[in-house]
Amino acid sequence: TVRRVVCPGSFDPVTNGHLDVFTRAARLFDEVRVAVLVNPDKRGLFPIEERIELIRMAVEGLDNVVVEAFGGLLVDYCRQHEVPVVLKGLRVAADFDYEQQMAGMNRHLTGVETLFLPTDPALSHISSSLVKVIASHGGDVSGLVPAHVGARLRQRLRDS
Ligand code: COD
Repeated sequence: TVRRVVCPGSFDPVTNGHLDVFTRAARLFDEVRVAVLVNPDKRGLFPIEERIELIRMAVEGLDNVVVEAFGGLLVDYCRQHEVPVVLKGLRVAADFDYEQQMAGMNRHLTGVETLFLPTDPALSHISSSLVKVIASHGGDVSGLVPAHVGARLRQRLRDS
């Protein structure tokens, strides 16, 4: 059987913290599906197609990673793609409280399990929202996101 896992998120935009989780997951599972949530209530900075493009560029060397959009409930995505496990990176205690509740709800809904991967301590301060704040004030985001994401952030913030 193929051991499949999903890494869901908003990825607006993808960061070095997310990429560390994808890379480690790619060594542990046969197939990693990075699922980018389409949330009609939250527009975000980057359109979904661009978020996907930025992730694809970052995972180019990982040939067992698939990147795609999903809408609706994560459990329905898992059922559709026959994915039994959700993988989440945990940064700080606050992540755990939030993730624990979602993990319980998802398991209640369909039995899908959630696994947590402790973040590399060197990357635990990184979040998409802080990266956007820093970039919007002209701060340096190198080391926080891949170079092509940094360039796209500068471009988008210049154009808006
Ligand atoms: N290091 C390691 N991991 C990190 C880091 C970091 N520096 N930063 C983020 N992560 C991980 C976290 O595990 C996080 O869960 C994941 O990356 C994605 O992060 P974000 O911020 O891009 O995404 P979120 O938190 O907005 O994603 C939330 C989901 C889309 C997963 C969630 O809302 C969802 O499943 N929605 C679908 C609708 C649904 O099913 N809802 C009911 C749930 S019970």
